[in-house]
Amino acid sequence: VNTWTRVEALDRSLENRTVLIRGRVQTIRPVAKKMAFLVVRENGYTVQCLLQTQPDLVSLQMVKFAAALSRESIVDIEGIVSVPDTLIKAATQQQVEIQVRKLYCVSRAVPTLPINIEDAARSEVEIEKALQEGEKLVRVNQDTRLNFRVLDLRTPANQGIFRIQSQVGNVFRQFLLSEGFIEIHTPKLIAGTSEGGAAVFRLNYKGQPACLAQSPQLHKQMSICGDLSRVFEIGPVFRAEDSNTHRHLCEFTGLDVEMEIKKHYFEVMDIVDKLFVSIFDSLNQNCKKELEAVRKQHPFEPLKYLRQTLRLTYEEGVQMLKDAGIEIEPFGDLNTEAERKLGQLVSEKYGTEFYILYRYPLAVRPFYTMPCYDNPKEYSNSFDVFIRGEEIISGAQRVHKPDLLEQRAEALGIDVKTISTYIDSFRYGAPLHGGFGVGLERVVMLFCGLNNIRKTSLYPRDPVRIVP
Ligand code: ATP
Ligand code: AMO
Repeated sequence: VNTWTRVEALDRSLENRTVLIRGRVQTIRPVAKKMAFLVVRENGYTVQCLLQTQPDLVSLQMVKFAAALSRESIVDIEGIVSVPDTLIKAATQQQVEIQVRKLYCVSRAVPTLPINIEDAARSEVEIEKALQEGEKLVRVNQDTRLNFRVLDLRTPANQGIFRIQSQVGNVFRQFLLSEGFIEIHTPKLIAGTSEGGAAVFRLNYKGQPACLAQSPQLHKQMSICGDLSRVFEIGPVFRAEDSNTHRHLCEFTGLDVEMEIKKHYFEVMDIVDKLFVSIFDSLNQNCKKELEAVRKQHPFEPLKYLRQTLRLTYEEGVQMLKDAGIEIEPFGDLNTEAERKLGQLVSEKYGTEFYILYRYPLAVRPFYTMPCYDNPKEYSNSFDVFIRGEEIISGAQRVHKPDLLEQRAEALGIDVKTISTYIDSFRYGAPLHGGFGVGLERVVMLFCGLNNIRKTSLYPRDPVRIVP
């Protein structure tokens, strides 16, 4: 045979057929001298392979060679598919076996590994059970996983997470292209801060002071002034966060959108609504196996969302919290705890864990946010979007009048000299516009009910980690 079969595709329909597979040796179990079982894994899916001495087919040396392989080595195996008498219990292990005829080691792993993949793939419940039963098992902590990320990535759950992440980006791009948006690429080395505040990495740009972009905010808006009309970007965002939380990274992937509007920033919210319903639908339809692999290690309930996304005003949200006995400052921001609590209240009352909160107090929004037309001192034309009580999106209509923009930036302590080309872009006739920014890692974390954003970042950068 010279066509390859993927381990994921091995099933009973292939019974008695000869197949060729390539995978990693997950476990090796010699039985006396004449037999050895290898569990071979490819992208999280495993299959049991049996070597048994047989005249002219499988030699004693070959069994010996197999028994001496190191875990995680990559092997090519040619063999015959057979169906075992008893059903195999593991969900990601295929329901067939391979009777090995040929075995070739493509790449050998060192004999002692810093992480055992089988241990790293177990759920907390399985770990507790195994420990109680007296099994010798090493609990793999987060730091060890991240230090040896290439090994950690091989677990079925992680194979699922990064395929799910890829699908979110894919649907984001396809959906927006189909709505007439174009993909842009804005600079990440910029002269001034794009969001204000202290969370900015400063650097020396050939003698000039510069920053790593905290968002594509300024340049995506300028692209609208350049009549690109509807734009999106998928790119890195840098934030010099100084405290360690479960949901902040120092570098994350921003999914950004900016668009002209005719009248109202609800036109932007309409895009958020349709975009995210398509993302969630697509994950549920096209990533069933991946979600199952994540759920097996990190159990979670499927996300509850409506066909038309629930929209509540900030005031209504604050009132719901008040009714539940939680006092909130009417023009302050919701803290993490209040956001979580509101998520819970909304889920109980409206049966959705995905919703938009709009008409935020102006005082808690960035300088470029348009004040409300009917109450410009207190409220703004802005919104945040939540999954399971945690923020995944911020968005707003933008100030397109240069004088007001300058005044707002100054009022919020921004050095307007560093963003003068941005402010000037609005002096040549500026379209009404709005947009939003999404944190990709947060979307995947919260859709899958995970407890830490480091699980959904391939090589996370946080206030202490910059390797691997
Ligand atoms: P955004 O930048 O859009 O606002 P975010 O989720 O980082 O996204 P923040 O406005 O920074 O939201 O913070 C919202 C709330 O989260 C804050 O009111 C605060 O309670 C909490 N929070 C933010 N940053 C931290 C942090 N570094 N440590 C602990 N809590 C934080
Ligand atoms: P904001 O600062 O809210 O808005 O960021 C947008 C979204 O990015 C995600 N996010 C983060 N993810 C991981 N680590 C972080 N440190 C982090 N900070 C933010 C969140 C958040 O909702 N320019 C505006 C967007 C806009 O109005 O278009 C902005 O950057 O999911």
